[in-house]
Amino acid sequence: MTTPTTASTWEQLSEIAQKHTPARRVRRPGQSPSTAPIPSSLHKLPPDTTPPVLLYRDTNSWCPFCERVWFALEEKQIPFETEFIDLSNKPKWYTDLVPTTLVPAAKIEGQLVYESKDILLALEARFPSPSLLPEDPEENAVARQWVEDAETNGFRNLAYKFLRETPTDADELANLQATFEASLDELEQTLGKYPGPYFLSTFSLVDIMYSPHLDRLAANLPVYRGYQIKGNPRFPRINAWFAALNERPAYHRVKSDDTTNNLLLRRRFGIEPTGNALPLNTADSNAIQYRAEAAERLSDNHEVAIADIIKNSGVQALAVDGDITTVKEAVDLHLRLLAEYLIHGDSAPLPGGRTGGKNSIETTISAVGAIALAYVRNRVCAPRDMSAGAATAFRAAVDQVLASLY
Ligand SMILES: N[C@@H](CCC(=O)N[C@@H](CS)C(=O)NCC(=O)O)C(=O)O
Repeated sequence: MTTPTTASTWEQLSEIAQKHTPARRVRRPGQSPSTAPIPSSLHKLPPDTTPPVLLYRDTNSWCPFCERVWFALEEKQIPFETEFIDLSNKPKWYTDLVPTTLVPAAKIEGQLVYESKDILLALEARFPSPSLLPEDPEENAVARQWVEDAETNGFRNLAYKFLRETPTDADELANLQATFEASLDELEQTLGKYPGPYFLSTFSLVDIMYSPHLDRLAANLPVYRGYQIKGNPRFPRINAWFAALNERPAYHRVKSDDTTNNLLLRRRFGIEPTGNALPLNTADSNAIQYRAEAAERLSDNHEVAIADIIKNSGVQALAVDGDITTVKEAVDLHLRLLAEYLIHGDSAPLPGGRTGGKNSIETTISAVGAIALAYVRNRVCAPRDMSAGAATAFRAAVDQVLASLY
């Protein structure tokens, strides 16, 4: 099998992919290869109208506190604009504007609010329907208290201590684990106080306060501490809560995927995994809407993706006599083959590499393809580049295409 030298054009790929997915994003200039999701409620605004909310959030969509606000905006179907703040180089106008200098912050009809909890409460006050706080006054008071508690009960600190501290002996680690488990037991108890899977009798701000953090922990702890929350019989209510969240479309728009969360912890915080940081949850990877979304994002963003690969993956080292043309073409070809595979599955042409007898240009093309594919597999980031479901499908497809190479 040799690598096909032709695949569909990007225009053809984009057209077919778009037929199978409604997901659209916009490219963010200068922040390659990232994209920005279009709020699902933007169409509700008459053309040329400024949305009532402006959200300031992190460029990479990694921040769990920003995710809380985004989750509420999507649940409440509030049209909003986003301004992305580069946290490694915050603009002066932002640090002048926001006293804490942190993200998220928001302007709600021109009025600045910061701190995720306060933004959530301000959105609730200004856009009461659909409500994310219970109507019943007594339950409403409990809800407000639990929103406060989520910030002050120390759950997050205990969790991150267990995850990130590097204890010198096993006893210390066991203690960190026991303290964290006790705090999960408390959440388990709290979840049992009202009927149904959520903290209160309906989905509410309390669920939103916890979800980005519990999601990250459920992804990170198995890989970094060998500890499972999901599937752990000690926490049936927390598991039922995850299952209920999973039914909410807004959650799927804003959440990140496990691999993104696991790679991030290593890259950003330098923590070494004890297990495989790249396991794939393949449950969703065959769903056509996710595969098509991944192909659509790749097609739409291919120019910046290719530039990023050329600059950062190491393929430049394979330039022939200082000429990068072949390398660029090989990257482009393999990404198109990937998009093709996402759309057509096993009936798509795959790059080949198993037979010997390649000439040196063919060998270079395969080598560039392998490097480029390996790079994008770990470079893709949800929800920054595509939804979590699409990113999972994307990685699974890369694995298949890579497996055909050598
Ligand atoms: N209590 C704040 C926490 C926000 C926060 O810690 N944001 C982080 C990003 S996850 C940040 O802005 N970091 C930038 C910095 O520390 O300079 C909230 O709930 O909004």
